[in-house]
Amino acid sequence: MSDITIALSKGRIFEDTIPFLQAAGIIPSDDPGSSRKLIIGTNRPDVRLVMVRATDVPTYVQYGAADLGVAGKDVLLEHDGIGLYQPLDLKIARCRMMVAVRDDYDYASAVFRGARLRVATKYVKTARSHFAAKGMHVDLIKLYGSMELAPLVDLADAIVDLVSTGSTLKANHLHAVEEIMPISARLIANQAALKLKNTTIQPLLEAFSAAIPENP
Ligand code: PRT
Ligand code: MG
Repeated sequence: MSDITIALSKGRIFEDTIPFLQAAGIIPSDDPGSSRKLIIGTNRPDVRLVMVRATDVPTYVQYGAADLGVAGKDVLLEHDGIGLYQPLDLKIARCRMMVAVRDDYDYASAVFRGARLRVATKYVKTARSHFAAKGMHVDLIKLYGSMELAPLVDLADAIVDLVSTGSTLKANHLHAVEEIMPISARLIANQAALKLKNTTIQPLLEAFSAAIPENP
């Protein structure tokens, strides 16, 4: 039996991953929402959890500091995932990657005129390939959060961000003009661990797979 480390991030990824852990007979010993521990044990002596920033999950798994991890497709698209294997779409933490503008901004006519748009986003790679595929020239402005503010203070004409309920856009007088892609969280695995720790990891993958919601 090999020891397994699973990288998770606090918040919705952790909450939504609990049922999968449960299906695999894994119960965390602490709640990362209230505990300050970065390494959380479980009822299984061979399984521990490490709590990292959402954008750092692929890095821990890629270098083998964690054997498995759960990360949003948005995060994985921005990461250069050498040595990463993506065996399962867990269909959790779902949302959509969208292009959004101010309610008073005429996106269609700007696109029609061939205007060079300023686009603010945390998702530079995803945005670049989306606009390139449309043959649009854009100036990308990298931000680390609160993209919704950028069009309001004329930092950008448009943003590329995740939308789930749409209430953040609405509260800031913005609206979505294009959907880039649906997003959900994926189980990721370190390729070497998958081979070397196969007897422990395989049953986990099977339990996770069986717990994927059918009509999320
Ligand atoms: O918050 P922190 O800076 O620590 O990190 P993070 O934002 O990367 O982590 P977290 O926990 O907020 O998100 C983890 C993952 O959840 C993301 O990588 C996505 O795959 C997924 N996810 C699902 C979302 C959302 N839904 C979502 N709505 N991540 C972020 N949002 C944000 C969005 O950026 C926008 O600001 O929520 C706001 C919009 O929500 P609505 O409901 O108002 O539309
Ligand atoms: Mg967040």
